Order: sequence, then structure tokens, then C-alpha cells
Amino acid sequence: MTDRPADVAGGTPPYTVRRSRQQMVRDVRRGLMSNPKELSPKYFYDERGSELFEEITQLPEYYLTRAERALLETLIGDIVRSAKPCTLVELGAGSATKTRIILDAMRAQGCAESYVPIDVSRDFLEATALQLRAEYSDIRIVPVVSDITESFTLPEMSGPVLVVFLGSTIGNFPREAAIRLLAHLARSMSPADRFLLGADLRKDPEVIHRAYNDSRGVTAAFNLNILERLNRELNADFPIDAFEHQASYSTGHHRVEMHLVARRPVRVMIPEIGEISFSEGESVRTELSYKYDRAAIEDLVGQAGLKMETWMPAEDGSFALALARSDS
Ligand code: AVJ
Repeated sequence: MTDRPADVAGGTPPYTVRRSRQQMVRDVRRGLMSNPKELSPKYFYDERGSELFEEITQLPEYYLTRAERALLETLIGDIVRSAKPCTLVELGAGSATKTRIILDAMRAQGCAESYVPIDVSRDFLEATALQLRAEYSDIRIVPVVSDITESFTLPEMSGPVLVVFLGSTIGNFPREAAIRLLAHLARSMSPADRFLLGADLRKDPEVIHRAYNDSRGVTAAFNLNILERLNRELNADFPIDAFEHQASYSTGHHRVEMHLVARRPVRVMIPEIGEISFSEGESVRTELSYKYDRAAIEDLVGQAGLKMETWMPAEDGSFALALARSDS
């Protein structure tokens, strides 16, 4: 993978912190000045946002995490026996709840040398790494703080490598961007390496709708937190109560579209960007979450220079794992 050194967490050079803040200002300016307005879902994941997402994964309506974990628990033994990885690289690691299932299987398989979690949320990543170091003192844990849409360098690792991208976070990327990200991975993989992808499957729109509009309002809080973060980190003055969470499933695009809608006309001042105004009913889109079937995933991995080896859907058709290798 390419040139620029990412942050190997634990050492916190100020340069990347400053750079990511400037990147945030640029992204927010472009997003809020575009029509329609949008904000990147990567800005959900400050510490508060990562905590709220953990809460979402426990919700009865949010089936994705449970469905994927059940699949992993059932299939990881076979996957590790076929891939024989010594290093696990995890994109968008978050709290690493599913990671332990994989590391335990690698240990049982006899080779678990390194774990490289990659995540945009520095504090969360460092906390997770600390916990894992205590539980897995025999495994070298090298967290990498990076936005997975940006290029990053991986530390020296002993192969074969299993790269995992779980939780259906691939769903945040429209097709072209998803192919670019997977192609980036494919270029760094050697023939012995494998890629494991978790994907949420298309299903009854009602079931999907409930997963993004939970009765306790945690998803709404997670969504609104992106504005609270801009108030905290960019000294913006968003009146949070003027905005309403909205999430709907488009059967045409096979995606959930999440928005924050202005209940009344709003003027917001962001010192480094200027004044942003919203008319009543105007929204800012905060997330897309695409849903898939086998053909859609085969299309993505195929276009990215990967070859799908195994398609592992849950019996109830809710979620699937796909194992692939580099096609070059
Ligand atoms: C972490 C991107 C997979 O899209 O389901 C959860 C984030 N957004 N509830 C998803 C999310 C609203 C989640 N991903």
C-alpha cells in the first residue's frame, strides 16, 4: 500500500492530528456548500459517536452485528483452516468485538502473530488496542489510525494475511468508491492472502427501516451527534433541536439514506467556513448504507481485481460473508 506514513497509534505526532482537522474543515465546507448538502459518515465516529454506535449494535432492531457474529462463530474455523493466516488486518475495527472470534480461531490454527486494526477514531482505537494487548499478550498488536478511504502504509507483517472488512461498512461507499477501496486492498495482497467481507443483504424494507429508526432513538442520537461534533470541534453553533433524524430505505437504489432535516429556517456560523443557512425542511445527508445480494458483491470484488472464492449467506438471508483472493 502506498507512500504516506499513517499514524501507528501510541505515538501521536501532532502533524496528522492537525492534518485531519484541516481535512475535516475542507470536507465540511465542501459538503455543506454543496446542493443538496451532505456530510461524510466518517465524521460520526468521534468518541461519543463510537460509543453510540456500540449501543446501536446492541439494539433489537439492529440485526446486522448479531447476524454477522453468528456467521463468524459458525464459519471462522473453516475460513482460518483454508486461509491459514498469521496476520489479521481489520478495516474500520471499532470495538473489535468480532475480532476476538477471529484471533481465537487463528491461535487454535497455530499461527496468530500480528493484529493490525485500522480505524479513523484514534481514542477508540487506542482503548481497544490496550484491552486486546492485555487479552492477547502473545500477539503483536499494531493499531493504525487512518481514514480507510485515504491511502495508508501497513507495518511489517508476517504472511499469510487475512484482511477483514466487517459490519457491512462497505455499504457506506457508492459502487465506484467501493471498487476503488477494494482495488487498493487487492494491489497489496499476495497470492496467499485472503480478504473477508461482511455484507448486509437486501430484504423486507420494513425490517431495514426499523434497523435505522430504532424505538429508543439511539440511531437518531448517533445521527445528531455529527452536528454536536461540529459544534465541539469547529466551534459551530448548530441548534441541535432544530434538526430531526430521518432514515429511509430506497428499494430503487437498494440503500438506506440517512438525513438530518431542519424543522425551521436555520442560520449556522462555522468560524473557519462562514455562515450556512438551511430553509425549513431542507436536509443534510449524513449516510448511505447500501444493501447487497451475491451478484452485487461479485460485481464489486470482480471489478476490484479480486476473485470471490466462497459466498457464505446466513440461513435467514439477512447477512453474508464473502471470502476472496487477489485475481492477479
Ligand atoms: C457501520 C456503516 C455499517 O450503515 O449500518 C448504523 C452505521 N448507521 N446505524 C450501517 C449505522 C446507522 C452502520 N455501518
